[in-house]
Amino acid sequence: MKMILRWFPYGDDSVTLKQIRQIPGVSGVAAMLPKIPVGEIWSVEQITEVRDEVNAAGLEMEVIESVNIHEDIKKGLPTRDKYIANYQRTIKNLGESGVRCLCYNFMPVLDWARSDLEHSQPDGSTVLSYRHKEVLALNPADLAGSIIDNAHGYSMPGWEPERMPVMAADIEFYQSMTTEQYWYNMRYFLDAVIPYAEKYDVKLAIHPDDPPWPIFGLPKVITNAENIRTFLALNNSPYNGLTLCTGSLGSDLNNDIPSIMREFSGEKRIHFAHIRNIKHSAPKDFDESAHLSKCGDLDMFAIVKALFDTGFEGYIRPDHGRMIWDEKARPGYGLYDRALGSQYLLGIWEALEKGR
Ligand code: DNO
Repeated sequence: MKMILRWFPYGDDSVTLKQIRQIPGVSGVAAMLPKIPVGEIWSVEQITEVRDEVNAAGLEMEVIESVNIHEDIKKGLPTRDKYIANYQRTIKNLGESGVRCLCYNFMPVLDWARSDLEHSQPDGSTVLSYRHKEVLALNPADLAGSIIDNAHGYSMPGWEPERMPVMAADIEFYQSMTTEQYWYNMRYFLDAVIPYAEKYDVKLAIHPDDPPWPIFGLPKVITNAENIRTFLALNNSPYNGLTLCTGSLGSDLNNDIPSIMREFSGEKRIHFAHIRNIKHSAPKDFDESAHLSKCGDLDMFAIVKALFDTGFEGYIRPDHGRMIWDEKARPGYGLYDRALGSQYLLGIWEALEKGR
């Protein structure tokens, strides 16, 4: 298991590599190259420039989060083949640059959604929160606007401004697409890219839909154990795997996260784990919480134990943190609470190792 932190290059992060290097037990970062438009090839030069900066700070860059999928692939348009060829080339370039795990998502139009990026907590911290009725009351453009406007000037992954002008038309497009068609488009993509992932030794790791229920009439597929089984069976290669995000799947109270972890880690299909906790106030309303089990609804010990017991050898990152100690940072991605989370998770891991 390797503990890493998400980090954004080109000065688009309040957290420095030096700070990350000083967190005990954190060996690397999950990076992205936000300047490259979705659908374009990531060149070896662009990848190695960032990798060299990360390596020079004493950290590894074995994980990329994310190379986003062009909407034409998800829509199944004839132009998808061009974008799939670019994705294949990007996988090759990543593999040749030492990247071993590629996190991506296959959510239509939107990435994750929250109704508030600075929701106050009794202890004076702020967190990302989701209130279903508030999200439904917004039109998608307003939701996007509120996320971009509240990001303190940092880019918000999944909410890139260039996506916004076509968002309404894209949402409209999906209203007439069946979920079966969407699965088919996913399989078409996987069958084309997995051979490249195998050849260049880059494990593909799909992120669950967040939240794991439909909003704005968009299909959602990576939402529960049954659908994950369907997804993994689309292509049985071990390179067709998961980013198991406890907070995304855990938003649905019907999902038993330790059991999901145990099943898919046991099958060696989890390559990356995003571990965070959430606290519900209603079935579709939740606040992101501190990582500690008693701060949220998820049993972190049971989750980490499921990974440990199944011999997990992938990457873990403490997912979103609260904003504490007056830190000013990209919402969810401050230094302090994620550092605390990493130490807690590493502590559980050490206790499990020594308790054998
Ligand atoms: C949210 C992140 C997601 C994730 C993508 C992967 O903070 O976990 O944006 O990176 O869904 O493509």
